Amino acid sequence: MKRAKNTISTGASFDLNQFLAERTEAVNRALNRYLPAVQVKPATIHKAMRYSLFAGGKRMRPALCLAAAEACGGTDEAAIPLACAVECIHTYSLIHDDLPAMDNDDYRRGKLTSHKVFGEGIAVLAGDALLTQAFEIAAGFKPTARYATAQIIQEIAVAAGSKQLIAGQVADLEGEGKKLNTAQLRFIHERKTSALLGCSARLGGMSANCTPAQLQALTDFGYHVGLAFQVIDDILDVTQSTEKLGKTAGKDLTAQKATYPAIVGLEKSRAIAKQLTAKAFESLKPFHGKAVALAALADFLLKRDC
Ligand code: GRG
Repeated sequence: MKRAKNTISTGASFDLNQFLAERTEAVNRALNRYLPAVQVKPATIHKAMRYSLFAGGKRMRPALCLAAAEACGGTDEAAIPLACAVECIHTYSLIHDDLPAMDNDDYRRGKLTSHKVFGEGIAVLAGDALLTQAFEIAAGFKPTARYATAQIIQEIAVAAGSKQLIAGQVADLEGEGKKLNTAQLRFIHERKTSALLGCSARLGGMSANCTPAQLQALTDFGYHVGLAFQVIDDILDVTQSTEKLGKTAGKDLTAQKATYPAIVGLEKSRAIAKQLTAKAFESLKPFHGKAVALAALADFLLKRDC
């Protein structure tokens, strides 16, 4: 995907390409260290965990985590373990979401899905193993003056749990084939997408010992960016090809899922994504121009084409 050097709402010129390339490399190096090597027995599970984790995801949640840490004056060193933990949770959710019992998808991140390569049993276990790996990584968090390790673990557990990420998936499954209104759709998007994106930003702030006011700003930012991200995802599902997306395009329509384009149309969906991104920008005001990476990411996520 082409990314431009962009001038963001703060007026500062920020090279997002460079930011993403450097942070993705650092996160990949750390993930490679955290995950058991493929030779570790049983080799199949470690191969499967690595197969999905290194399949070429955009690493947006780690990027949000690291950008939030920077906005709060923190370091990549302190934030990277948490960035890795959220990427493990995210990848687990994608593996399980693709299973025949859920969305039954053959492609993800431009490659065959885990169950297609390793079989359903190993795919379920690879997801489980990535979920638990996330907590093992987070347990190594060095507490700051404001945030204990237990708080970090709770933050992740709540975002990934039955009232957030899993609640979104349940509502999504139960909503298939039903005519949902925008409030019901927003309930799904808040949990399925916004919860983990928001958690990523909050964790970055917490790794930097952020103030309560900064944490609130990151919460608001993550919430709006997360919703915008999902509205854009719904739009791309109907406007882009399978090749471009690296996953089956048009799937929402086939599965009779409620989406913003299906309920309000494409044009209004684009306007909603813009409004949500504008609210995300507004949330960054307390950072007084120091959240350039977060602002650039929000802008990039609005304009992405895959
Ligand atoms: C708990 C099984 C389970 C599922 C939770 C996350 C999720 C719900 C389902 C995955 C499918 C989906 C459409 C989720 C919404 C969030 C989203 C758009 C995920 C895709 O994120 P990207 O585009 O993916 O950042 P990459 O592959 O780039 O990391």
